[in-house]
Amino acid sequence: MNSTPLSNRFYIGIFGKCNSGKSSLINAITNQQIATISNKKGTTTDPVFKAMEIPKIGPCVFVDTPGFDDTEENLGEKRTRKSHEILEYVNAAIFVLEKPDVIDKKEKEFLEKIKQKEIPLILVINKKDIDSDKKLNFKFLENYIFVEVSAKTKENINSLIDLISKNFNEEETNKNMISDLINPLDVVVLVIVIDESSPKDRLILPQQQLIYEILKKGGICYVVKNTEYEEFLKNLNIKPKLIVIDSQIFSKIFKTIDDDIPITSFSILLARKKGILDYAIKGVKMLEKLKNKDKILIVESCTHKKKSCDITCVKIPRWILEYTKKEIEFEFKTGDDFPSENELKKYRLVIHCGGCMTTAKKIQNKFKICLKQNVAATNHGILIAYLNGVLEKSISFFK
Ligand SMILES: Nc1nc2c(ncn2[C@@H]2O[C@H](COP(=O)(O)OP(=O)(O)O)[C@@H](O)[C@H]2O)c(=O)[nH]1
Ligand code: SF4
Ligand SMILES: [Mg+2]
Repeated sequence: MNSTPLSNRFYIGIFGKCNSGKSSLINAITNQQIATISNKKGTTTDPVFKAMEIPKIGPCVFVDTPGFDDTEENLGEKRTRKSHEILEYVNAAIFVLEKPDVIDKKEKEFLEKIKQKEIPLILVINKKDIDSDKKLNFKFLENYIFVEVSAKTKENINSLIDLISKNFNEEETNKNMISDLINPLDVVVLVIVIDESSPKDRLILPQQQLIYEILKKGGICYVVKNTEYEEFLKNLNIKPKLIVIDSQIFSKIFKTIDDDIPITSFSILLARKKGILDYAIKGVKMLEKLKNKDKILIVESCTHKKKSCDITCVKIPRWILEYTKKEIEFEFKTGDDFPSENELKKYRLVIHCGGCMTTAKKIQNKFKICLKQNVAATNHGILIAYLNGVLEKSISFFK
């Protein structure tokens, strides 16, 4: 499981007030002493991640969080903010309560926030060993999936794992690239670029994932480099169901492929897998409405590599200036440094990278914030296809 790419793991955040037993619970679930346990408030400052395989879900990462009610001087506010930040990217949440009969304002607010974000949730009522006769007929529990456990004695921890396995389903956030659109024995041709900026000795993650999806579906996959594809296609005596190419060779390859063969790019497929394709297609049309002095935000999930920086910081701004012929201002962000809802309002368009190394949930949340603030958003692949005038053809396969 350690070789599962981080972006493909399922993140489960453990939230709750200080001392409710979050760190003890993560230890009980994963059966190891990893998170620091203490009866002193606010022991967990930075999130602790623990990977574990859960039946029906696969590789999961449990994220221990600081209590969101931390009031300790200096560190308290930072810890509270951390819990809210973690909520931005988890796929599911476990909320630990000690006394469900006295749920307070902060707990209610946090639960409300989880609900608003539509994050699947299980309530865990902890410390069953202290008061095993706790009455649990409180009205508010009717709206939740919950289980009573003791992190200390491990009572009902297996029931909790069963609930996680049954109720937290990754499919919603981790969609297909194309396996729902192809049939066994369909032929898909992948045209990839291998140059000095490619990773040493391996294909990039979206290429690996796509090959796996095609093979798993029973399809046939040809992989060819951009320097050989013309010769290869000339000699291929079956019509491919689809050709998938690297965005950087879009303009060159499109002219040489017959109109009746569907063609798309790895990053467009990635946008589909991350669940943002439709919004990104709508968002890119904002290029037509831009005026002088408008601001565009360009976001990359990784903190940085030379090649992507060249595309992000140099090529994309240049292409946009050439296309729009307007005096556009560009700003750049990397990693998890995404603007708050208020700050976002100053941008007319957000352009996100393909997000191959990040979770669908994280990207979807960024797009959701844009949607909420009425800010257009798109991704690199859609933008490049649009600027090359080939977007419609690149998405025709999905219609
Ligand atoms: N009796 C009992 N004590 C618990 C249980 N779970 C946690 N504790 C205790 O509650 C205190 C706070 O636990 P901790 O896991 O650090 O809470 P956190 O702040 O939410 O991470 C510690 O003294 C734990 O030993 C439980 O199920 N039963
Ligand atoms: S596309 Fe984004 S997530 Fe993938 S390597 Fe580049 S910066 Fe990282
Ligand atoms: Mg803790």
